[in-house]
Amino acid sequence: MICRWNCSKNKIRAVSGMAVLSMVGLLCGCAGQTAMQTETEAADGLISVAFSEVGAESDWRVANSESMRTTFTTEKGYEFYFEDAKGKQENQITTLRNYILQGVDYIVLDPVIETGWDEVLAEAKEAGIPVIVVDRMIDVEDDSLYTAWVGSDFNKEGEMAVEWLEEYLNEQGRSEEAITILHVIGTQGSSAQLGRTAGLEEGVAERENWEIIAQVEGEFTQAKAYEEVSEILGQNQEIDVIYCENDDSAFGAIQALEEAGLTYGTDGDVIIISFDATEAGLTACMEGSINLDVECNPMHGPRVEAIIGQLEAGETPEKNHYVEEAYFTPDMLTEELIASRGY
Ligand code: GZL
Repeated sequence: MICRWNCSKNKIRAVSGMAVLSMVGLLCGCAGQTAMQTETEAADGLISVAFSEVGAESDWRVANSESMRTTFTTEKGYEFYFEDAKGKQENQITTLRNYILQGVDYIVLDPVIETGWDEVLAEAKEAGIPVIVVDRMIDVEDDSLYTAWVGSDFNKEGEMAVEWLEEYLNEQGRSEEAITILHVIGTQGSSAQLGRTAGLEEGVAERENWEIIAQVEGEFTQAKAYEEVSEILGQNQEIDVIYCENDDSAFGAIQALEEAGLTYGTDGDVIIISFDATEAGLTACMEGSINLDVECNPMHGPRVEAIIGQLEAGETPEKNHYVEEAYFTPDMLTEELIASRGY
């Protein structure tokens, strides 16, 4: 089913793509054209932008989807299509094929994992549809299969967290102490997981007194992180740091620590490191529950719109667009600053 986001009425007008294709195609006898192409072309000159989103697994993801929806509105000259893949690559590939069948003007892909895109992106290229990748990166043989990418430097995010942790421990006089780290990783194979994990593992390899005592799959969700951290705490409570690859999994780890009667954050025993810097994450950081929250900005709608603007003007956009990001500690945060950030 293909959902078209009718922004003027702010509701999804769910169009069963295949049913419409067969029904209208038969009725109008559009030789060689699909009904959806007819419908797309008849959209009063609107630029059709079709987004394949990973899912709705985290606060970050919800903000990312909203940024796209509020950018590509009918009032601004767009016909916006949106599909949530519920975290499954096969759903994204089906969605991309439907978008190609529709003959949309642009495809925007946030790839759940980095690999497995060559075939379907070759079909988009064959159809003459530019693909803009956002947030997570893809690993393809031929990088002409996508027009541009905009997102974060996830390895740098991990490095920022490691540098902060070293400084924090030094300030506590613990630079020589044996430090045990529980690593709660995100969705396996996603760029965010690969980069943040590499940042931590490289940092640990350079410091012989740091040890990762376990790596568990938090899948970027609170529920899974809670489940995995609870199981670890049942076996070992000698943990100095929990490195969570997003805010939602940090909340799951905190929930497990509280149930185990362990203290955490600025006034507790366990140091909590998180990523995303969502409103909820920064609020927890301001309150001292999270010691460090590394920013990962989801507001890619305007950045994608700028790339499409260049393409519409016949210009060639840069291939890769990295978003500038920082990190936050409790002393840096106020309610006003958090409210001003928009997600
Ligand atoms: C990062 C993004 C990740 C977030 C998670 O750019 O891909 O996916 O860090 C989200 O919160 O689920």
